[in-house]
Amino acid sequence: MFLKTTSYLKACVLHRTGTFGQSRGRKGLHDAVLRIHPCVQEALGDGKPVVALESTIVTHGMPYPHNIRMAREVEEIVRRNGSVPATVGVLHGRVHVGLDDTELQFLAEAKDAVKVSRRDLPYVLSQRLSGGTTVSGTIIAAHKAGINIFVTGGIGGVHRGAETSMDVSADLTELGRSPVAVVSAGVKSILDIGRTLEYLETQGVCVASFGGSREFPAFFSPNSGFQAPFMVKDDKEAALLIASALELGLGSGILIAVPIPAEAAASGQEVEEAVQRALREAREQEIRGKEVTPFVLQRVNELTGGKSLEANLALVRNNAEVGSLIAGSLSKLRS
Ligand code: PSU
Ligand code: MN
Repeated sequence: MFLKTTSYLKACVLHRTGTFGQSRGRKGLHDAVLRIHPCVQEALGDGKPVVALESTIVTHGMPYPHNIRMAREVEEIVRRNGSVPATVGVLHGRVHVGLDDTELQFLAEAKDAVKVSRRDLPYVLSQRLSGGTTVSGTIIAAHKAGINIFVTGGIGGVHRGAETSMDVSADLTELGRSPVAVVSAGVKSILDIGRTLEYLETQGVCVASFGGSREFPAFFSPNSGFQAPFMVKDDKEAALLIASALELGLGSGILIAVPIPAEAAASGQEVEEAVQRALREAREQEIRGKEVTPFVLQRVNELTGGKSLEANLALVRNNAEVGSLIAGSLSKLRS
């Protein structure tokens, strides 16, 4: 399928100068496997704030058409807050940083989209497949493009029972080795939150809760029963944290954990019960590996009659607001 470029592309004027030119030497080589949208490239060259967004949440995290609506809305929130959105995804064997609307629609509707994490990239590229990038896949692409901030709903973590299954999300190791700050609503209670925090420490990931409470949020709920090691009160403090890591050339990532807004957390308890049931079903049906997270998300949505999806949408929107404000403050600090 040939993908037309749309208004998003036309809306920006191309300047091929600027600091981003430093990667031009490798451009030919990169171009075949990594395509940075001209709008994103221009913004980076001009030092404007850019926010990366993942696409597994589109291909595997939410049903159609909620997924495409959410993706568009989140991009709009980022723009409204003065940043340039760069949704990452894989189209026909090429990693894209920044998708136009036609490309986003294609991924949202694609029945055979692959969930693409680090280990999947060689195969998906060589077979010219398409897919949504997970947090780990998106961090890789964002870093290669020179983007420091990435907004999502929730990241993967250490699964319950990981001491025997060894199911630990590649998101955690990726955060450990890339200087990208991920803004998320913490990790779901389907995961072992205590062990997830331990593992993030091992990987050298600086974790900070956002907004005034040290409590590490648990996606649908602002409370997990665990404290984050640090807290930043607003976007300016978060930007300082990120700038410090970048200045030192630390090379590892940062996790900014933003609690779900209070209004949306109201249904948290009901959702939590559905989560427990979905987990039990996953065990009974012997769902394993990369299928676990999408299975649980879909079951929880069915069991709560869509309430979990509503809560999910609310927290993603909120994260997009927070993330783009942080990106704005960071670009001011570094200019
Ligand atoms: N958590 C959610 N929604 C999601 C995901 C996690 O609430 O869509 C996706 C993200 O893309 C994350 C991935 O990176 O699932 C983690 O999958 P796994 O547990 O297989 O590593
Ligand atoms: Mn896994």
